[in-house]
Amino acid sequence: MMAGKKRTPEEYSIDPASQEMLLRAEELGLKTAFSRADEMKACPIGADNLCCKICSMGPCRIVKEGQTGICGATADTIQARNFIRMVAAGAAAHSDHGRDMAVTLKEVANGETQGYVLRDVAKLRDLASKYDIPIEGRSPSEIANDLADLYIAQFGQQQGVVVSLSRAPKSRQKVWEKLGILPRGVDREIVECLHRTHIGDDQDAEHILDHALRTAIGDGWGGSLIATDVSDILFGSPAPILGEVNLGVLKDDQVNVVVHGHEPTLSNMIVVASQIPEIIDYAKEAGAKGINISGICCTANEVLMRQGIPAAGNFLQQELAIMTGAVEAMIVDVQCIMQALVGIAENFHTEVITTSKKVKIKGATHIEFDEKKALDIAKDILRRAIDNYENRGKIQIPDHRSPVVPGFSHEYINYALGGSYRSSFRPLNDAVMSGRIRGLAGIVGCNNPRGQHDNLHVEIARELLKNDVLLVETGCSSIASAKVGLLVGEAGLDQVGPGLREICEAIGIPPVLHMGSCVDNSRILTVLSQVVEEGGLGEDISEIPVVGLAPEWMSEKAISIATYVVASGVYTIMSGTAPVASNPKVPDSLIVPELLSTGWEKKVGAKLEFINDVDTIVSKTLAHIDKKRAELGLPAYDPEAFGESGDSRMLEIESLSVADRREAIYG
Ligand code: NFS
Repeated sequence: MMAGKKRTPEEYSIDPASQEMLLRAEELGLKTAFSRADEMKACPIGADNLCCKICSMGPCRIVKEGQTGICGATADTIQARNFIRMVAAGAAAHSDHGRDMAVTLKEVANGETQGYVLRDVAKLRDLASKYDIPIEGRSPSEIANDLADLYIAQFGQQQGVVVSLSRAPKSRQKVWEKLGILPRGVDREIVECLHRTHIGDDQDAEHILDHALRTAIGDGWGGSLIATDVSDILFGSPAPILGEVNLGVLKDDQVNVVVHGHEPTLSNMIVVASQIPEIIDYAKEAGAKGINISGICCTANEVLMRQGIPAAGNFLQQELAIMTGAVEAMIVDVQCIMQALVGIAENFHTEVITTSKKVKIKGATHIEFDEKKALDIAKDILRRAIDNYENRGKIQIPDHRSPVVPGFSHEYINYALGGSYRSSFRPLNDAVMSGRIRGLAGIVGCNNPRGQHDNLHVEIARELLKNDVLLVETGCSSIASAKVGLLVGEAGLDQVGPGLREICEAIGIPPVLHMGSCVDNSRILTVLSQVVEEGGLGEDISEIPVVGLAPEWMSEKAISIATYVVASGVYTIMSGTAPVASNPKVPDSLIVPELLSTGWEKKVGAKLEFINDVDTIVSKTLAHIDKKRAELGLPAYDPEAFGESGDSRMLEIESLSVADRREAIYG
């Protein structure tokens, strides 16, 4: 943690576009999250989560052995309560988003919205049949109505089991059932987190953390999965598409509108409205060449992977986008939106527009979004942005942008590996079994200005790729990797191990598969489910050689994600600040980190660990993958065994003279 020391732009970020804007911030005397992190010394007691402010007898701070809160709460109880409250908030954020999507599906099915259609009817029918909703002879609207009702009911359900858990492997469902942690309803478990952690309730750390698992499962396999399903039905299941990322996607001669936040409902409609001739003409009348939509954060991923709309950046680039002076409007909905945007925007002409019923920011313009008038609202917002074009002052857009091929949904991977008639995960499983692919890893989650922006995401990704680990990424992590060229086939392949390169060349995929936004971590879960179903890599997710990583995490959502990934059986490593840290002066603070690691390994077959050093993260990841390979009886990973695929051999041969070619081919 570097609080107190003023860092240089190069220390702030590895990304040249961000460095350029951070220099500009200094020249203009503007603060950013980076400089505020320098100035803000984190409270050491809060950092270890050894502070309890659940009632007003405190706040109680535990700093030495034997000390308890005024009510008698021990360090481990306090830490477990703080941890589960993070899970509850994170699960609530994802799941409330999922609920809104399900309600929108219902409204679209009933013809009550403006501009939306049921775009992926095949996925709608497929999902409906998974839940025994009749599909034969019924219209898409009738099916969607039933599916929406079923999904909406999962949030407030009081008894039974959240229905979408049926998409986890049977063996995993049994683990949860045995532990008594099958979530009954998504909201119910979140509410119970708050009840249990009220003063005088659950005071057994292990028991509290069992419920954290239950709540998080309701997020990953419930709320988040529902959000992803409905987004695909309404906006189309992603398939690979060419896009671009980084601040250089902003255009100096067009009206720049940045969509930021998480929900695809408004951002997709903004994209639709930006393509209407009347709006384009309006922009031209204002002296611009057109309208350029780009995204920040997970909304960026939603429109990038479906429409190829460029992503201006990840979480820590939101302030920097405004500092280019080229953004006419930044339209935000929910989550990961810094309040500082409004203050930054006051120095430029950018209008920050809040749109969610749930989110207002003092000083921002509020234009409430309503699905029933979606297209009209989107057009109005764009007209406002166009009107603002003439107020532009000096602009400075960093000339950095990278190509990216996002859009690897679970459905697309299935198709890519076997075509329409033989769609299958078999080639993927075979590649892992043969050792061409050593194992799998998911790198996900935020950026955190306490560390160097993008550095851990990229460094870990590069090391794992060299070791033939196939990566799936979402959220801010995928944007970080895209910026350094890891998300396109050609550019990425010279940085990966020989076995993995063969597979990428043969199938035509980048070595890092971009699977979408943060709620789309649910796609990673369903991919793992299918890997189990395909056979050969164990009977349960916990047997697959796979690791989850969130190297630059900062949000409560990331804690919920890590918890459901572990609950699903995947060893997970987070870095940066641990939300519950052991203080050597407080022996009881050893208990919760232990419960999260070896304790959870005994219960659900996977640990949650917090590690900061890159070399240790990489070596532990590879060691875990190799251990799982050995337990499955697979051949030990041998980097020398592969790497002479037809394609790379052809390229070599083509570069030779005619005589040498003959020699190479016939010997
Ligand atoms: Ni997920 Fe982190 Fe936010 Fe998306 Fe980025 S910060 S927890 S990746 S944008 S949600």
